[in-house]
Amino acid sequence: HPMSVNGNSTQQEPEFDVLVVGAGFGGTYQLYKLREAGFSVKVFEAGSNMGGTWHWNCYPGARVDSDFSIYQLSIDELWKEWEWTERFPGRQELVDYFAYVDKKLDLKRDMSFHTRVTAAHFDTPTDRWVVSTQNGRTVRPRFLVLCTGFASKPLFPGYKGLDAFQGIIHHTAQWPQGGVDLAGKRVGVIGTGASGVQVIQETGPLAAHLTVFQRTPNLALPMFQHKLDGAMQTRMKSELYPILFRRREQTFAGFHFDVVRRSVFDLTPEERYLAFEDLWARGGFHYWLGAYQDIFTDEKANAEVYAFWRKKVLERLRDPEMQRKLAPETAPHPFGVKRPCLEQQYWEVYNQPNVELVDLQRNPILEVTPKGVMTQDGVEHELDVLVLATGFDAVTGSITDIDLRGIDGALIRDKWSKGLSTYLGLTSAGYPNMFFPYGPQGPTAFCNGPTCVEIQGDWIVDCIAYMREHKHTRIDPTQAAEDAWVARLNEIFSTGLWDRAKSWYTGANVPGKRVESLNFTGGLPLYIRLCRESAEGGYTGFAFS
Ligand code: N01
Repeated sequence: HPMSVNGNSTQQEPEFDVLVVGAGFGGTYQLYKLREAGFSVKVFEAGSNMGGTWHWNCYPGARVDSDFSIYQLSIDELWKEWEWTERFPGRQELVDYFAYVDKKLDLKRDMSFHTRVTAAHFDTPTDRWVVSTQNGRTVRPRFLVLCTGFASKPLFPGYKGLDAFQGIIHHTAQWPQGGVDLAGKRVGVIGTGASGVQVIQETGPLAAHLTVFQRTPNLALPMFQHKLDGAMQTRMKSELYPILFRRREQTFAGFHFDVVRRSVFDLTPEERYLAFEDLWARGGFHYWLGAYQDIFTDEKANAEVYAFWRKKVLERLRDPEMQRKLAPETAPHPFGVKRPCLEQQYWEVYNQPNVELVDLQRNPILEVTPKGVMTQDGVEHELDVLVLATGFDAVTGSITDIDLRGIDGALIRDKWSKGLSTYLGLTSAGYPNMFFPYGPQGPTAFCNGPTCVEIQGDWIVDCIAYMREHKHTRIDPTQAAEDAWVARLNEIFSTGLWDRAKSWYTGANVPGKRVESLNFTGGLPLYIRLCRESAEGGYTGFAFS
């Protein structure tokens, strides 16, 4: 094994400044910025192309849930010439966008594909990382930037017989790049998160039969998709875009508007109803995020939104049984504390005669059989295709999956199994010269990807440049700074209703995973201020050598 932890390294292994892992939005931005700052950088990517999430998630219906205007990189060379076609672009458009980004910024010459990082050990005597890959490469960068994404380790259900299924079976995040023809097939979908909802609404109209296995109803909101015209984008480019990009950094979740400092109960019931109607009509989730300050902290305020949501959904469902399963009288969890996704024709699918909905709360899956899925009521649901839309070991999974060892050879997965612990949601004590944008204890789930990776990516590049200037070869957060970060993060988290749902926000979706806040829920302005204060103070909370 070429890996060395204790310094008996072989010097033939290439040395350079920074290894970036992952070629999604994070890795792309990091490479561009680090190069611009004069560092030697390589990107290792497990997949066959750029795009990260947008490369892997090629299941039918995959589409972004944030407006095009903010869901892109703010680099001038990029937005000035790129034209989007839809308000919420589809997966193929994002794949095309990444190809365009590569063409404009000439990134692929420093990227290696089919190169999954399997191990990274910090080499204490040399202050370098020794990184090895599945395809047998070993490199020795000074810095390691893990742009491995919050949703790149798929979560598979533990059902007995899963391997024995003789039809076609895929997790949504490992969908074949060439696609799967679902027309006229008997399709089953397990999971009704954002991935499930998108597959279901796309598949319902073309499958011979669709069986949805639902554990928790999704409190999905209407997307109100529309086409974009060129003239409007030209106008936006002349003035608005730079303002919108700067505005992203001033609001709680990186959108254009911020939390309004008022309570749901400041309004009369009539006024509230009209205000909710207005929010609804805008399409998207993000308007609700900022509409009232108490939706995510006060159960009564939250219940008002759920009641409104339910009324809207019931109007679109014909069958009382479907109504009960999809929009129950008692909310499955407070509205929005588990990410609602955006739907286009989701509820109408359940009015189709070829669509069946199995409520797993009442009728759980017993096992997967060679022919399909057997439920507790004794029915074997025969299927040609089984779609696992069961989500991810999110936020930490892509990092803990790596054999990642710090100063004393300790695995980060062991450290974090006792409690997730980072400083600024960017670094972790004992793992020097390592950064992880859009990852654990950052704004991650509460910010859109491009915004988050730019804010954190700029901070990382500045930090590495500072070290070059001061001739430091090692940076490591202090334990005290890290403990204070974790305490602050948990305190902020405890003021919200977020732990009222079992979701990937807290790790509760993964059997056996520690349940805790995986994200910084204090909003971007506070996050940015704390990161900036550390940097401006000469990187307080860090030890250099
Ligand atoms: O994953 P999820 P996702 N048996 O964890 C169910 C982003 N995203 O891939 O709710 C049966 O949300 C599980 O049930 P329950 C977005 O940020 C965005 O859909 O735990 N069911 C749930 O219904 C999103 O939040 C888009 O009871 C099982 C589903 O599987 C994040 O990625 C599109 C099960 C998993 O939902 C993750 O979304 C896609 C089991 N054993 C993703 N295990 C956009 O729109 C799990 N489930 C941009």
